[in-house]
Amino acid sequence: MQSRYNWTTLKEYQEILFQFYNGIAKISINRPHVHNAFTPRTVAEMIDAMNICRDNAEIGAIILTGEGGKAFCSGGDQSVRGHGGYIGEDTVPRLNVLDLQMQIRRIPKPVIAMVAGWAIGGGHVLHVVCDLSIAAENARFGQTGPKVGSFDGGFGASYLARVVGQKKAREIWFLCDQYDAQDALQMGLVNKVVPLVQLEQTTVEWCEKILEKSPLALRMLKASFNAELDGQSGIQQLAGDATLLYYLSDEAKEGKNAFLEKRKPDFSKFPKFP
Ligand code: S0N
Repeated sequence: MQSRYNWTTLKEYQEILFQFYNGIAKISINRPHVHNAFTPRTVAEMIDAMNICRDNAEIGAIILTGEGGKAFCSGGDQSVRGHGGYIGEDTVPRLNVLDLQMQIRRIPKPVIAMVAGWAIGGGHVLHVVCDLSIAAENARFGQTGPKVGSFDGGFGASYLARVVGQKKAREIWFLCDQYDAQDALQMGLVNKVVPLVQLEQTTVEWCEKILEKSPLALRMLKASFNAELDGQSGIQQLAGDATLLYYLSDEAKEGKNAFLEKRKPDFSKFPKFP
């Protein structure tokens, strides 16, 4: 589908597109012939693009999607599933999509799933771990694990249950049924449903609203939403952000400057807040 936006390519890859427009990065799985199923290479490329998104200060919001309008992602490519994981060019079996899930969760910028067509299996989990999901009317959601001999007991189960509730999450996994966009909206699995032709525009508009907001406030909010669920690693992320803020203060700078100037630090002028 023709885009109305002037996306520029940030980096060339083999199995994904990585584009930029007006503060927004778009990472798009480009394997429409298999409904955007991912291989270890697809995932490695997405991880690399995510790292670039993290470091690039021009990028304030990230869209995750799939090319073709018929699928967001159909999960791991079953044709390369081997003994112990998905097998790439190096012949090593791996489940590197779990690293990508962690990265989506930890990157301190909002990640929005833009879902047209199938979001199934590991592809469904990818949209679940995104901060927001916007679905086209043709979107179809579901897990297939127990049908195809796999399961994702991590975010794919536990975080899904936080999103839609325990009973619904168990139904989704135990029955492997498929749900349409309105079902998904009703169970709180997606934020909004729009006609397919409006999907990109709506997603970009949501990103633009986000980009008008304070990046530090957004960062702290994302870490705070995650901290409750992520235990020690969630606290570590939130505490790291507190350290970042502290580094910005004159109080913290006095400590560093005193060390470099080989003098005793003078913290007496800094307020002791109630
Ligand atoms: C999406 C479905 C329902 C669409 O059906 P439809 O419209 O009838 O299209 P098809 O004719 O079936 O598909 C079109 C072409 O695309 C190929 N294809 C589709 N999905 C895949 C796939 N996942 N892998 C490889 N090829 C795929 C079809 O074969 C077809 O090709 P041609 O035209 O050549 O015949 C339907 O396609 C469907 O059910 N797909 C499979 C969905 C699925 O089971 N996905 C895998 C689920 N598992 C995971 O994703 C694993 C996730 C993971 O990595 C993981 C993470 C944590 C812990 C564990 C795991 C784990 O290993 O499970």
